[in-house]
Amino acid sequence: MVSDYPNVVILVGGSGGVKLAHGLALALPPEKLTVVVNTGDDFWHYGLRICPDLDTLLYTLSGQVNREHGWGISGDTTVALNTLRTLGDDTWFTLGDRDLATHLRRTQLWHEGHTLTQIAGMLGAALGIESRILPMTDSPVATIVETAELGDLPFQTYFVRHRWQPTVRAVRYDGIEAARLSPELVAALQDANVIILGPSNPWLSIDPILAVPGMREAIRASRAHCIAVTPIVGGDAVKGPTARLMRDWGLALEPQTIADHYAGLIDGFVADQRDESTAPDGIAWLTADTMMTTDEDRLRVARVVLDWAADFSRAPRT
Ligand code: FO1
Repeated sequence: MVSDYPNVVILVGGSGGVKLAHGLALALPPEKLTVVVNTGDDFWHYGLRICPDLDTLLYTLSGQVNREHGWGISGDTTVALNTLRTLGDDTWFTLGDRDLATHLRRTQLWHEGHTLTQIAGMLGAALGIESRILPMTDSPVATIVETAELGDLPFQTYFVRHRWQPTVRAVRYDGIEAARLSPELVAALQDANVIILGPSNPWLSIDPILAVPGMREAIRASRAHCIAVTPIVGGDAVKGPTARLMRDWGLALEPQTIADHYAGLIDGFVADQRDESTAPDGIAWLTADTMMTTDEDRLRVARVVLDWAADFSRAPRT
Protein backbone atom coordinates (compact mmCIF):
# COMPACT_ATOMS: atom_id res chain seq x y z
CA MET A 1 0.00 0.00 0.00
CA VAL A 2 1.32 3.45 -0.91
CA SER A 3 1.44 5.74 2.14
CA ASP A 4 -0.42 9.05 1.96
CA TYR A 5 2.04 10.64 4.32
CA PRO A 6 4.79 12.85 2.86
CA ASN A 7 8.46 12.41 3.64
CA VAL A 8 9.16 15.30 5.99
CA VAL A 9 12.53 16.77 6.89
CA ILE A 10 12.65 19.43 9.61
CA LEU A 11 15.71 21.53 10.52
CA VAL A 12 15.91 22.38 14.23
CA GLY A 13 18.02 23.86 17.00
CA GLY A 14 16.82 23.59 20.60
CA SER A 15 13.43 24.50 22.18
CA GLY A 16 10.93 25.79 19.54
CA GLY A 17 12.18 23.66 16.67
CA VAL A 18 12.27 20.56 18.85
CA LYS A 19 8.68 21.17 19.97
CA LEU A 20 7.51 21.18 16.35
CA ALA A 21 9.61 18.08 15.62
CA HIS A 22 7.78 16.45 18.54
CA GLY A 23 4.43 17.45 17.03
CA LEU A 24 5.49 15.94 13.70
CA ALA A 25 6.58 12.75 15.46
CA LEU A 26 3.06 12.56 16.92
CA ALA A 27 1.47 13.20 13.51
CA LEU A 28 3.55 11.00 11.21
CA PRO A 29 4.64 7.36 10.97
CA PRO A 30 8.25 7.34 12.22
CA GLU A 31 9.75 6.36 8.86
CA LYS A 32 8.29 9.55 7.35
CA LEU A 33 10.16 11.96 9.66
CA THR A 34 13.79 13.05 9.58
CA VAL A 35 14.98 15.67 12.06
CA VAL A 36 18.18 17.51 11.10
CA VAL A 37 19.82 19.01 14.16
CA ASN A 38 22.19 21.94 14.71
CA THR A 39 25.55 20.81 16.09
CA GLY A 40 27.20 24.25 16.23
CA ASP A 41 26.34 24.34 19.98
CA ASP A 42 28.33 21.15 20.65
CA PHE A 43 31.44 21.34 22.79
CA TRP A 44 33.91 19.43 24.95
CA HIS A 45 33.36 19.73 28.71
CA TYR A 46 35.00 17.58 31.41
CA GLY A 47 36.48 15.61 28.50
CA LEU A 48 32.99 14.70 27.28
CA ARG A 49 31.36 15.49 23.95
CA ILE A 50 28.18 17.45 24.77
CA CYS A 51 25.56 17.90 22.02
CA PRO A 52 22.80 20.00 23.62
CA ASP A 53 20.39 20.28 20.70
CA LEU A 54 20.68 16.59 19.80
CA ASP A 55 20.04 15.67 23.43
CA THR A 56 17.08 18.04 23.78
CA LEU A 57 15.58 16.27 20.76
CA LEU A 58 16.39 12.78 22.11
CA TYR A 59 14.90 13.57 25.52
CA THR A 60 11.82 15.27 24.03
CA LEU A 61 10.99 12.51 21.54
CA SER A 62 11.50 9.84 24.23
CA GLY A 63 9.27 11.74 26.69
CA GLN A 64 12.04 12.34 29.23
CA VAL A 65 12.76 16.03 28.79
CA ASN A 66 12.54 18.46 31.69
CA ARG A 67 9.67 20.53 30.32
CA GLU A 68 10.26 23.39 32.73
CA HIS A 69 13.80 23.97 31.42
CA GLY A 70 13.22 22.64 27.91
CA TRP A 71 16.53 20.71 28.18
CA GLY A 72 17.94 17.95 30.38
CA ILE A 73 16.03 15.05 31.90
CA SER A 74 12.95 15.42 34.07
CA GLY A 75 13.64 14.59 37.74
CA ASP A 76 17.40 14.34 37.16
CA THR A 77 19.69 14.78 40.16
CA THR A 78 23.03 16.65 40.31
CA VAL A 79 25.11 14.57 42.72
CA ALA A 80 28.12 14.45 40.37
CA LEU A 81 27.91 18.19 39.66
CA ASN A 82 27.64 19.05 43.36
CA THR A 83 30.69 16.89 44.02
CA LEU A 84 32.58 18.65 41.25
CA ARG A 85 31.74 21.94 42.97
CA THR A 86 33.18 20.74 46.25
CA LEU A 87 36.30 19.78 44.30
CA GLY A 88 36.71 23.39 43.17
CA ASP A 89 35.02 23.46 39.76
CA ASP A 90 32.66 26.40 39.14
CA THR A 91 30.05 24.12 37.49
CA TRP A 92 28.62 26.83 35.23
CA PHE A 93 27.08 24.23 32.92
CA THR A 94 24.46 22.06 34.62
CA LEU A 95 24.87 18.37 33.83
CA GLY A 96 22.42 16.08 35.62
CA ASP A 97 23.50 12.61 36.73
CA ARG A 98 21.36 10.75 34.21
CA ASP A 99 22.22 13.25 31.47
CA LEU A 100 25.88 12.61 32.25
CA ALA A 101 25.38 8.99 31.24
CA THR A 102 24.34 10.15 27.75
CA HIS A 103 27.56 12.17 27.41
CA LEU A 104 29.68 9.29 28.73
CA ARG A 105 28.11 6.86 26.26
CA ARG A 106 28.37 9.27 23.33
CA THR A 107 32.01 10.05 24.12
CA GLN A 108 32.78 6.34 24.43
CA LEU A 109 31.21 5.68 21.01
CA TRP A 110 33.03 8.73 19.58
CA HIS A 111 36.41 7.39 20.75
CA GLU A 112 35.51 4.00 19.29
CA GLY A 113 35.37 5.77 15.91
CA HIS A 114 31.64 6.07 15.28
CA THR A 115 30.35 9.11 13.42
CA LEU A 116 27.96 11.50 15.17
CA THR A 117 25.25 10.31 12.74
CA GLN A 118 25.81 6.72 13.87
CA ILE A 119 25.90 7.76 17.52
CA ALA A 120 22.65 9.75 17.20
CA GLY A 121 21.06 6.69 15.61
CA MET A 122 22.30 4.38 18.37
CA LEU A 123 21.20 6.68 21.20
CA GLY A 124 17.83 7.28 19.51
CA ALA A 125 17.25 3.53 19.10
CA ALA A 126 18.28 2.88 22.71
CA LEU A 127 15.65 5.43 23.84
CA GLY A 128 12.97 3.86 21.61
CA ILE A 129 12.89 6.68 19.04
CA GLU A 130 11.99 5.44 15.58
CA SER A 131 12.12 8.70 13.59
CA ARG A 132 15.47 9.47 12.00
CA ILE A 133 17.71 11.95 13.82
CA LEU A 134 20.56 13.37 11.75
CA PRO A 135 23.24 15.82 12.93
CA MET A 136 23.71 18.61 10.36
CA THR A 137 27.18 17.20 9.66
CA ASP A 138 29.64 14.69 11.12
CA SER A 139 32.41 17.28 10.84
CA PRO A 140 33.24 19.39 13.92
CA VAL A 141 31.69 22.87 13.64
CA ALA A 142 31.67 25.40 16.48
CA THR A 143 29.37 28.42 16.59
CA ILE A 144 31.40 31.38 17.83
CA VAL A 145 29.56 34.47 19.03
CA GLU A 146 31.51 37.68 18.50
CA THR A 147 30.47 39.99 21.35
CA ALA A 148 31.05 43.69 21.97
CA GLU A 149 31.99 43.30 25.66
CA LEU A 150 33.82 39.96 25.87
CA GLY A 151 35.20 39.33 22.38
CA ASP A 152 34.74 35.92 20.75
CA LEU A 153 32.85 33.40 22.87
CA PRO A 154 32.13 29.72 22.15
CA PHE A 155 28.37 29.29 21.96
CA GLN A 156 27.75 27.71 25.37
CA THR A 157 29.97 30.28 27.09
CA TYR A 158 27.84 33.02 25.54
CA PHE A 159 24.52 31.27 26.10
CA VAL A 160 24.84 29.57 29.48
CA ARG A 161 27.81 31.11 31.31
CA HIS A 162 26.91 34.69 30.30
CA ARG A 163 23.14 34.02 29.98
CA TRP A 164 23.15 35.51 26.43
CA GLN A 165 23.60 39.02 27.88
CA PRO A 166 26.68 40.20 25.90
CA THR A 167 25.88 42.27 22.80
CA VAL A 168 26.33 40.16 19.67
CA ARG A 169 28.24 41.79 16.80
CA ALA A 170 28.41 38.75 14.55
CA VAL A 171 28.15 34.97 14.56
CA ARG A 172 30.51 32.61 12.76
CA TYR A 173 30.73 28.85 12.44
CA ASP A 174 34.32 27.67 12.85
CA GLY A 175 35.12 24.60 10.76
CA ILE A 176 32.17 25.11 8.43
CA GLU A 177 34.24 25.32 5.21
CA ALA A 178 35.56 21.80 5.78
CA ALA A 179 32.20 20.40 6.91
CA ARG A 180 30.47 17.82 4.72
CA LEU A 181 26.88 16.67 4.39
CA SER A 182 26.53 13.05 5.46
CA PRO A 183 25.27 10.58 2.80
CA GLU A 184 22.25 9.94 5.06
CA LEU A 185 21.36 13.64 5.02
CA VAL A 186 21.80 13.95 1.26
CA ALA A 187 19.46 10.96 0.79
CA ALA A 188 16.86 12.37 3.22
CA LEU A 189 16.78 15.70 1.36
CA GLN A 190 16.51 13.93 -2.00
CA ASP A 191 13.55 11.87 -0.75
CA ALA A 192 11.80 14.78 0.99
CA ASN A 193 8.36 16.00 -0.06
CA VAL A 194 8.33 18.75 2.57
CA ILE A 195 11.25 20.56 4.20
CA ILE A 196 10.48 22.64 7.27
CA LEU A 197 12.73 25.28 8.82
CA GLY A 198 11.68 24.96 12.45
CA PRO A 199 10.83 27.88 14.76
CA SER A 200 14.36 28.03 16.21
CA ASN A 201 16.67 31.04 16.28
CA PRO A 202 17.50 31.73 12.59
CA TRP A 203 21.02 33.06 13.25
CA LEU A 204 22.16 30.78 16.07
CA SER A 205 20.35 27.52 15.30
CA ILE A 206 19.14 27.28 11.69
CA ASP A 207 21.92 29.23 9.92
CA PRO A 208 24.69 26.86 11.08
CA ILE A 209 22.72 24.02 9.44
CA LEU A 210 22.19 26.02 6.24
CA ALA A 211 25.88 26.98 6.23
CA VAL A 212 27.09 23.41 5.80
CA PRO A 213 28.49 23.45 2.24
CA GLY A 214 25.94 21.95 -0.15
CA MET A 215 22.97 22.23 2.25
CA ARG A 216 21.23 25.17 0.56
CA GLU A 217 21.86 23.66 -2.87
CA ALA A 218 20.45 20.30 -1.74
CA ILE A 219 17.31 22.00 -0.39
CA ARG A 220 16.86 23.99 -3.61
CA ALA A 221 17.49 20.91 -5.77
CA SER A 222 14.94 18.88 -3.82
CA ARG A 223 11.43 18.47 -5.22
CA ALA A 224 10.19 19.37 -1.73
CA HIS A 225 8.45 22.59 -0.87
CA CYS A 226 10.27 24.42 1.88
CA ILE A 227 8.22 26.06 4.63
CA ALA A 228 9.55 28.16 7.52
CA VAL A 229 7.69 28.39 10.82
CA THR A 230 8.07 31.63 12.73
CA PRO A 231 10.09 31.93 15.93
CA ILE A 232 8.31 35.30 16.49
CA VAL A 233 5.02 35.26 18.42
CA GLY A 234 3.16 38.46 19.16
CA GLY A 235 6.09 40.70 18.20
CA ASP A 236 8.44 38.88 20.58
CA ALA A 237 10.42 35.65 20.78
CA VAL A 238 9.08 32.78 22.88
CA LYS A 239 12.41 32.03 24.58
CA GLY A 240 16.13 32.66 24.42
CA PRO A 241 18.18 35.36 22.70
CA THR A 242 16.26 35.79 19.42
CA ALA A 243 14.46 39.02 20.40
CA ARG A 244 17.55 40.49 22.05
CA LEU A 245 19.67 39.80 18.94
CA MET A 246 17.07 41.30 16.62
CA ARG A 247 16.73 44.45 18.73
CA ASP A 248 20.51 44.84 18.98
CA TRP A 249 20.75 44.53 15.21
CA GLY A 250 17.93 46.98 14.55
CA LEU A 251 15.71 44.31 13.01
CA ALA A 252 11.92 44.53 13.32
CA LEU A 253 10.44 41.73 15.44
CA GLU A 254 8.06 40.79 12.65
CA PRO A 255 7.52 37.73 10.43
CA GLN A 256 8.80 39.76 7.44
CA THR A 257 12.29 39.91 8.95
CA ILE A 258 12.45 36.13 9.27
CA ALA A 259 10.87 35.54 5.83
CA ASP A 260 13.42 37.94 4.28
CA HIS A 261 16.21 36.14 6.08
CA TYR A 262 15.20 32.88 4.38
CA ALA A 263 14.43 34.49 1.00
CA GLY A 264 15.40 32.34 -1.97
CA LEU A 265 15.07 29.17 0.07
CA ILE A 266 11.47 29.04 1.28
CA ASP A 267 8.21 28.68 -0.64
CA GLY A 268 5.95 29.47 2.29
CA PHE A 269 5.94 31.02 5.74
CA VAL A 270 3.80 30.15 8.76
CA ALA A 271 3.37 33.27 10.92
CA ASP A 272 1.68 33.39 14.29
CA GLN A 273 -1.93 34.59 14.32
CA ARG A 274 -0.93 37.31 16.79
CA ASP A 275 1.25 38.80 14.01
CA GLU A 276 -1.39 38.72 11.27
CA SER A 277 -1.15 42.50 10.77
CA THR A 278 2.56 42.21 9.97
CA ALA A 279 2.41 39.00 7.91
CA PRO A 280 5.10 38.99 5.23
CA ASP A 281 4.85 40.32 1.68
CA GLY A 282 6.30 38.54 -1.34
CA ILE A 283 5.83 34.99 -0.03
CA ALA A 284 2.88 32.63 0.44
CA TRP A 285 1.90 32.75 4.10
CA LEU A 286 -0.52 31.34 6.58
CA THR A 287 -1.24 32.27 10.18
CA ALA A 288 -1.87 29.89 13.06
CA ASP A 289 -1.58 29.75 16.82
CA THR A 290 2.05 28.58 16.92
CA MET A 291 2.50 28.43 20.71
CA MET A 292 3.42 24.84 21.56
CA THR A 293 3.10 24.24 25.28
CA THR A 294 1.20 20.95 25.42
CA ASP A 295 1.52 17.85 23.25
CA GLU A 296 -1.89 18.75 21.77
CA ASP A 297 -0.51 22.18 20.74
CA ARG A 298 2.49 20.54 19.10
CA LEU A 299 0.35 18.08 17.18
CA ARG A 300 -2.01 20.88 16.13
CA VAL A 301 0.82 23.06 14.75
CA ALA A 302 2.38 20.05 13.02
CA ARG A 303 -0.95 19.30 11.34
CA VAL A 304 -1.37 22.93 10.23
CA VAL A 305 2.03 22.80 8.52
CA LEU A 306 1.44 19.34 7.00
CA ASP A 307 -2.01 20.28 5.70
CA TRP A 308 -0.66 23.45 4.13
CA ALA A 309 2.26 21.54 2.63
CA ALA A 310 -0.24 19.11 1.08
CA ASP A 311 -2.01 22.06 -0.59
CA PHE A 312 1.35 23.30 -1.84
CA SER A 313 2.25 19.96 -3.33
CA ARG A 314 -0.82 20.06 -5.54
CA ALA A 315 0.96 22.86 -7.40
CA PRO A 316 4.37 22.09 -8.97
CA ARG A 317 7.32 23.85 -7.40
CA THR A 318 8.24 26.99 -9.34
N1 FO1 B 1 20.98 25.65 29.29
C1 FO1 B 1 21.13 26.53 30.30
O1 FO1 B 1 20.59 27.63 30.21
N2 FO1 B 1 21.90 26.22 31.41
C2 FO1 B 1 22.51 25.03 31.56
O2 FO1 B 1 23.19 24.81 32.57
C3 FO1 B 1 22.33 24.06 30.51
C4 FO1 B 1 22.88 22.79 30.61
C5 FO1 B 1 22.60 21.85 29.61
C6 FO1 B 1 23.09 20.54 29.73
C7 FO1 B 1 22.82 19.61 28.75
C8 FO1 B 1 22.08 19.98 27.63
O3 FO1 B 1 21.81 19.06 26.69
C9 FO1 B 1 21.59 21.27 27.49
C10 FO1 B 1 21.85 22.21 28.48
N3 FO1 B 1 21.36 23.52 28.38
C11 FO1 B 1 21.56 24.42 29.39
C12 FO1 B 1 20.62 23.95 27.22
C13 FO1 B 1 21.49 24.34 26.04
O4 FO1 B 1 22.77 24.75 26.37
C14 FO1 B 1 20.85 25.40 25.13
O5 FO1 B 1 19.48 25.47 25.32
C15 FO1 B 1 21.08 25.10 23.69
O6 FO1 B 1 22.40 24.91 23.34
C16 FO1 B 1 20.45 26.19 22.80
O7 FO1 B 1 19.77 25.56 21.80
